[in-house]
Order: sequence, then structure tokens, then C-alpha cells
Amino acid sequence: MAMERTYIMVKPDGVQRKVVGDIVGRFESKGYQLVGMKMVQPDRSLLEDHYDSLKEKPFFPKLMDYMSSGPVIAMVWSGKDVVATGRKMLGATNPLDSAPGTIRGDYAIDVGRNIIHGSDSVESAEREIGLWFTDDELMSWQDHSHDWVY
Ligand code: RTP
Repeated sequence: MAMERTYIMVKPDGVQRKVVGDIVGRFESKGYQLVGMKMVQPDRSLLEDHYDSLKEKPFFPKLMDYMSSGPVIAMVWSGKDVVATGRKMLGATNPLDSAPGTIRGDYAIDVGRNIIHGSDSVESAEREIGLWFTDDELMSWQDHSHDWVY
């Protein structure tokens, strides 16, 4: 069984629009385990590291402005196939293509205000978790509730 961790981040628009509780609730209801969470006002160097692969994209400066415009909620969720399933729960990057029922499909219209980030692979999840969290901010507690999920 692929037990994984993923990095999920409610972006500044999601915090301002007060959908944090709903997003946390969706991951909890699905059966995933929260192992780390904090509110952060990210500085540009952290955001540049996080979005390093997009540095050459024309939208990169706008993305930096957007992501540094307010606090974000940084989270680490753990569970079976949580990276791929988390991306499904988020919906497509462009909310116009996101299915209703997904987070972006339910809350967003514009790709430049798409509410949430989720790691796109196990490797990028581990890289992003290392960028946003120190080891002592991540819990390793025994959650037996997943015995009732899988
Ligand atoms: P994310 O990293 O935020 O979860 O998004 P993603 O993998 O689904 O998409 P990615 O291509 O990595 O893009 C990162 C974020 O950049 C913004 N974006 N703006 N054409 C545009 O203006 C444009 N394209 C992408 C979005 O906020 C996207 O989530």
C-alpha cells in the first residue's frame, strides 16, 4: 500500500474567502490524516523556491504577487495515494476546466485565483514539505481511524 505525504496549501484568496474550514473538512472526511498545519506569510524567496520550475513562465511575476498578497495555510496530509487523490480533489489547474465537486470547480473561476495548491508527485511533495516545514513541526501520531477507511 502506497502510504504517502502531500503538501497542500490554501492560497491567499482561499484564506480571504474563508474556505479553509471546508478544505480541511474535505480532506478529513475523505479519510486522510493531518500531520502538520500552520499559517504563514510567505516571503518571495520561499515562493521562488516553491515555484522554481515556473521561473521562465510569463505569468511568474503575477504568480509571485498573488502568492505573497496575504497569509497562506500550509498543510501536510498523509495516507494511501494522497498525492494523486489530493490533486483529484483540487480539480484542474484552470478552474474553468475543474469539475464541479472539486475544490477549484466549486470555488474558483480564474487560473490566477485558484484557491489551493497540491503537490503533483511524491518527489515534489517531499521537496515542498522540506521547504515549508521543519521536521519538528510534523507529527508522527498513530491514527487508527484509517482502519475503518482502508
Ligand atoms: P499549483 O502548483 O499551484 O498546485 O498549480 P498546478 O500544479 O495545478 O499548476 P502549475 O502549472 O504548476 O501552475 C502553478 C500556479 O500558477 C498559476 N498559473 N497562472 N496562465 C496563468 O496565468 C497561470 N498558469 C498557472 C496558478 O495559480 C497555478 O496554480
